[in-house]
Amino acid sequence: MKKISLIGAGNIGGTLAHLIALKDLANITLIDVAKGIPQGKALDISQSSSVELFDLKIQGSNNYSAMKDSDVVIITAGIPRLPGMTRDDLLETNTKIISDVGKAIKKFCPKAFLICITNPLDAMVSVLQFSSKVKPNMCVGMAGILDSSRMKYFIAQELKVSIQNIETFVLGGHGDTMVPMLRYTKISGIPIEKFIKNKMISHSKLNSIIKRTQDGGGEINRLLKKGTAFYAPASSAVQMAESYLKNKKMLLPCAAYLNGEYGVKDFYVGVPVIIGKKGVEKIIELSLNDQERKKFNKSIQAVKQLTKKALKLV
Ligand code: A3D
Repeated sequence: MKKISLIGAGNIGGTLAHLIALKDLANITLIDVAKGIPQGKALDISQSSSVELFDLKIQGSNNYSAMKDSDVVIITAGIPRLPGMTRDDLLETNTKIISDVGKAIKKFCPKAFLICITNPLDAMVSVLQFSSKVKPNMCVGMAGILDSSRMKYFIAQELKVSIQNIETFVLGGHGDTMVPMLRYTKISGIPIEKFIKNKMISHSKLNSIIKRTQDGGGEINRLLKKGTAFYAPASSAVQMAESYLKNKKMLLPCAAYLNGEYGVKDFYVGVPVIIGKKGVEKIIELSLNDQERKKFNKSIQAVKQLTKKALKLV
């Protein structure tokens, strides 16, 4: 059985553990600084195993050493946004936490595949790679799957078709500057333009869907008041872990380290990648039209600024 360590046993960490257990994917180690929380969640989920019929082992710990020899580490440690806060407001506190987590990964499981969820995502995934010293292709950020999934849901609701028929994705940073790619949006292989022509959806409706996608986290944050989205973020990260562990080679939008692709060097940015047993095995480069390029560049500038600020702190 493979081993997944979850650093942070809060809302997303607990949900990740539950999903991984239901999928019988790997043994789970939950780690958190809060005493009792990882142990309590591990015990609670373990006690569902006779009903859900999984055999994997789940343990909770307050020590980073418990992540020893993990195959995958998913990091949610940090503070989430409160209503009115931006993701960027979390920078200082979460940089310190992610830097500590990275150093522990270097010590206890330097060969693991790392998935960062902690915000501000694009900056934190850089801090994680920098402090853990894992190869850049073994460290990714989860955001694009979630943002794309939100957009797919809104389109499916509007068109009244199964969400399974919707294909779309989001490029760029995880934040207000993310770039939803309407030009690559298809419904069962049929370009969205056909649905606009047939008056099944209007341009203005699509624009409001894009805005709602960009504000996807904020909308949930305002509803929950305390805490942010956690079910969909956890599902998205599990898909990445599964593609790695099972060598599925899924093409997924993730924050990946770019080495010249898309005209970006040495930064993590959300782009489509193939995840298999070697981590990020390929970055898929798309040609962008002028408008997309402009939005993408704006997003890159925001990511670069924040990443530089974070790396200066470590
Ligand atoms: P929350 O429920 O507060 O859980 C975070 C956990 O981290 C808490 O249990 C803390 O005790 C724990 N923690 C703090 N410091 C440490 C440390 N040094 N070592 C180990 N554990 C620690 O938050 P959450 O689970 O809802 O969210 C976690 C993070 O994910 C936040 O930064 C969110 O902003 C972020 N998030 C990102 C997305 C993306 O799409 C990228 C979506 C939703 C949330």
